[in-house]
Amino acid sequence: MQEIFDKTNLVLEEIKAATAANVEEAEQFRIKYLGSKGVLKELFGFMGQLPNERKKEYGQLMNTLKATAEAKLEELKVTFESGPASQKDIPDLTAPAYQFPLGSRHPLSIIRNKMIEIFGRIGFAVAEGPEIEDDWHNFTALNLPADHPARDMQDTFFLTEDKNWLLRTHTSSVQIRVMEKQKPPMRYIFPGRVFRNETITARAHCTFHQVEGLYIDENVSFADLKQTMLYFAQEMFGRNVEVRFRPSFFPFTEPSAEMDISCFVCGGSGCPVCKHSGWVEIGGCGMVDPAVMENCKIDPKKYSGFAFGMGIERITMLKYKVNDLRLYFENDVRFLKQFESAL
Ligand code: 2NL
Repeated sequence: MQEIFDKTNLVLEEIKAATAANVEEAEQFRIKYLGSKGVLKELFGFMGQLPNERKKEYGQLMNTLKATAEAKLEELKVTFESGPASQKDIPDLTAPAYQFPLGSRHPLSIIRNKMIEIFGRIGFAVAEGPEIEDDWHNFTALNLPADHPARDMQDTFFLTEDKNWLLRTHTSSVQIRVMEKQKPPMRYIFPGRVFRNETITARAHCTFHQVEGLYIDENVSFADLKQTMLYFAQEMFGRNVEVRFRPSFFPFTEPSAEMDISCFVCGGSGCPVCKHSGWVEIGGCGMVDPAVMENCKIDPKKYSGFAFGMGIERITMLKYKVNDLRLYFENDVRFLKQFESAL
């Protein structure tokens, strides 16, 4: 008699602990315990074998058993009901994450961003403009005379026969646009792609990138230009770097100069990077020509300013010791993946 109670209690524990991995297993649970030939039916059948004084107790135990089995079946079925939250669809949250291969920033972008950041720290904002320009913004407003070689078909990509439309040869055209629209003081840098009709070699390309700069206010002097360039050179190439200015000529600046930095590789004693001269050229600069200011309706008697231009390819070549310009434009991942900066 006690055996019947023991067996029934054991089945109760079994039911409480039951699990199912899918709908089929839940159905098997139903058939096994609650089916017409199931375990519960069989246990009910033992009632007749019990003495009367224990029938009530057994009846209560069987009621508990049935209620528990029905509740369990409900629980198992709900788990597998269709819908996004069904257990089958829940991924293995302990599995390792997928690896997303990250690319690397293009070296020209790294250096351009660094230049923007360096000049940004001393108040230069970024201005951009169109790559397709007209004669006025690319040449005439910049004081480029009619016989200047840049105006020749040989050197510039013109879009039409009348030569009014062209691919900009420098980002100075953006400076003209800013000067036409705004009043001094103004302090901007102009990063961007420019185009020149050159034969492609290790040292020349028909498209390259520039950062030009412009600062116009009252009493801006060549000393401001020199100190700004020294600050840039030291932030970009190292605190021990010195700058040197050699007299030069640009139609849009007067006076004009080429900028050199002392070689940041050998410190000036001579090496392949500076071709044993101790100096490397990084760009050109000068005081904005009064005629250019007048072209943009800025009074050159009240205001003065400096401007400069640097090639991003050149700075990047120096920083990373890249020896062939063409590498920047071929998009060979074996080259590109070497620049793993997050900048
Ligand atoms: C170089 C030299 C330079 C400028 C660019 C400029 C622009 C205006 C007025 C005056 Cl609107 N100047 N730009 C001035 C001097 C040099 O670039 O070697 N670039 C790569």
